[in-house]
Amino acid sequence: MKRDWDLFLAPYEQTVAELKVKLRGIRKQYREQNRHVPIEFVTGRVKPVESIITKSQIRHIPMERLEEEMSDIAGLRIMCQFVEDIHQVVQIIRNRKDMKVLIERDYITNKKESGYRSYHLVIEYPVQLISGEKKILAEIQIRTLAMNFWATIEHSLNYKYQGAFPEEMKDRLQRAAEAAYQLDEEMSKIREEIQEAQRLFAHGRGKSDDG
Ligand code: 0O2
Repeated sequence: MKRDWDLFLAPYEQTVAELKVKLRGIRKQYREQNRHVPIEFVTGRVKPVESIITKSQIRHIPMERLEEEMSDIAGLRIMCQFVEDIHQVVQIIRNRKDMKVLIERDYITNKKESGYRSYHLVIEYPVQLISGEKKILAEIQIRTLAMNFWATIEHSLNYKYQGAFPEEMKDRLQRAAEAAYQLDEEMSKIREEIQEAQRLFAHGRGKSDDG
């Protein structure tokens, strides 16, 4: 079957554009209310056609089943400062009426063999087209800045080694992943102290703490 890719990808382009605005909107609202902002920044992309074809061949997904079986054609990434922020962001998304969470994959508690850590949500998003409403699957990856640093480096190295890392490189990447995890843990401890200090400060001035 010959596919008109521009036509097929148009609702995905719209989904990514809308979700970027909505997720960035969450960040903006927290900032405006002077509350701790759980989102550092948001990125999004539509999977390139070449990657869609390659993945469909590896996963044996027939072209006519892409909409139902390839959940990351629309992909969003949310970067957070602290691991605690990730859980807050997940909860915010679970509570939204315009995004339906279908799948949750916790690669923070259960890191991947490579050392990869991140929290993945597959959501169903109703995009409004001139032909009517269409439900689009989108994958949201939520991670700390440290997890993102590691994943970005590992992803680019993958291009060089095509996934077949030499043992030494594999070990180094796993150690780097652990170092990134330690960094997140240290930062979490500092975060608690900062929040405690803020609570004491607010109490001393007779103000209530809104988070
Ligand atoms: P790209 O180039 O990022 O788009 P799925 O692949 O979603 O159908 P699966 O395997 O259960 O099903 O998905 P998973 O593992 O939840 O998510 C896959 C995506 O997570 C990858 O997309 C990467 O973005 C990221 N990811 C997973 N494991 C690793 C890893 O070890 N290293 C890095 N750097 N990223 C990882 P793609 O399609 O592989 O690639």
